[in-house]
Amino acid sequence: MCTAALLDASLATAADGSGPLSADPLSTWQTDGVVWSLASANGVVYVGGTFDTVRPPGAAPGQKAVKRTNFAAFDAATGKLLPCAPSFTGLNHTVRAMKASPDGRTLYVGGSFNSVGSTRVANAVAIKTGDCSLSADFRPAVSAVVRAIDTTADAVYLGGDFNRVSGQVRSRVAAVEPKGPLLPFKADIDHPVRALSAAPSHGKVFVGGDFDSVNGRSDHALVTLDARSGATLLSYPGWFSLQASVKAIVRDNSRFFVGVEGHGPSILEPRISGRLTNGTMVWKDTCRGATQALVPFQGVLYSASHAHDCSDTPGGFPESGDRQHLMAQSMTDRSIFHWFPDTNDGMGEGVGPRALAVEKGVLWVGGEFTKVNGKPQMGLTRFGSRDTGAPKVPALSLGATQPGKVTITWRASWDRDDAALTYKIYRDGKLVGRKTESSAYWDRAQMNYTDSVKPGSRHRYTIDVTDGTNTSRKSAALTVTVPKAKAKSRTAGGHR
Ligand SMILES: [Ca+2]
Repeated sequence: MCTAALLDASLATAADGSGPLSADPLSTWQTDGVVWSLASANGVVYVGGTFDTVRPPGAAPGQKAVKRTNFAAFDAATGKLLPCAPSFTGLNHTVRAMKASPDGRTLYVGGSFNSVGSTRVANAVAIKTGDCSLSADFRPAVSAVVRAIDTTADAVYLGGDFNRVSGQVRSRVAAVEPKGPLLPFKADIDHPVRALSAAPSHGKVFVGGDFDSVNGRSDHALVTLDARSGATLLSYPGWFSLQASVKAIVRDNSRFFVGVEGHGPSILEPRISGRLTNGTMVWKDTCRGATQALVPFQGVLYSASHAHDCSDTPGGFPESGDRQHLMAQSMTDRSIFHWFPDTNDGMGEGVGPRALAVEKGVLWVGGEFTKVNGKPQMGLTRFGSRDTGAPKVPALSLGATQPGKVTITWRASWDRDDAALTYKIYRDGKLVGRKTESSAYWDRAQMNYTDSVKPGSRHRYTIDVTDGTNTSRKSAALTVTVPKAKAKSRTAGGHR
């Protein structure tokens, strides 16, 4: 649930199209390995992946390490580490998928592991969120890694690489009762399932992955199955390149949203939105850079990717050699909002963020990054509603002088979550001018200001810049001697 203050902030910022969240990271614990999955319930964020320890905000690798074997839990709002710490071990020992039940009482966990603590299990378990104990009921024997989980009141859907569950044939997808017994839901899928989204009020489950064939028909990367039987209900011919996989599926009450990863050069890796009722496409963006995770929050679709070349999508950026790892766009019309926090590629495969979750109005991001907004931060980060970062102050230079006039110039700064910035120009410490300009990291205009002063006088100019909330320090001073009335006009070198 969101507090009234958060809702107010979101309404205020929705008007300028920037979405409800700040791009300035909150202080967050770190992992010593890759975070593959995030889930949340009751104000707690659960973190799953391939790691041995966690460490507090600001600690360097190896410092202040606290043992956590592939699983950790945190207070979503404060970021505090919680004691809930079952260890997931054996086989390749990794947690790859987590999802809480709709009532928040149970957390389902999947991956590649054969023990939780001292209990023998097989790649999927349930943890009671109330006391962090392992549920004795839910113990499906899954024959290989679980990569995706979604839950309804009646079923827990599992997707992955497996071909048997609890002794029965189940090819890459299965449904299990919350209390444990395998459900009759059955579909024959030929390659791994990597994303699931159940829409119980529509009687559907949306299934994404690497596959080419579903229930004996040619269906690539995405299919919609009957939630009870597993029969194919909807297909998506022409939606995806044959070199593309679906890595993420989320939904709201009327639409679903998928995130695509391409395997090869020149493959579009967009987000696509379709209607839950009939599977028709609503929009598709044009970005490249594989999408790993999606989360909807207050009308904004947040994505984890390494997006580049989004130039044909409204609000998007051109190819610049830069990879943008976190992005926000309109769920209604795909337009990209001015919200550009960023991670580096980091460890592992080097794709940056891999998992997203929102709880208590805070966006949690997990993955294989080792930096966030250029500063060391490994495996986890999070974003709230408070804007705390000031834009970087520009450097002033002299554009031109003429008798009684001085033109100073600077290159526009940019801010990670505000497009329009206001520059204030000071002559000898006194505010003399103000200019507002929109900018982004790929679009920074050369700006100028012309001041009228007494011929022959000498002045010190400084500038600062504000996003409306945070103001930079003042720039270094530019000292200018203004030509006398009879002097010829001249221009400073290097600017024309
Ligand atoms: Ca800002």
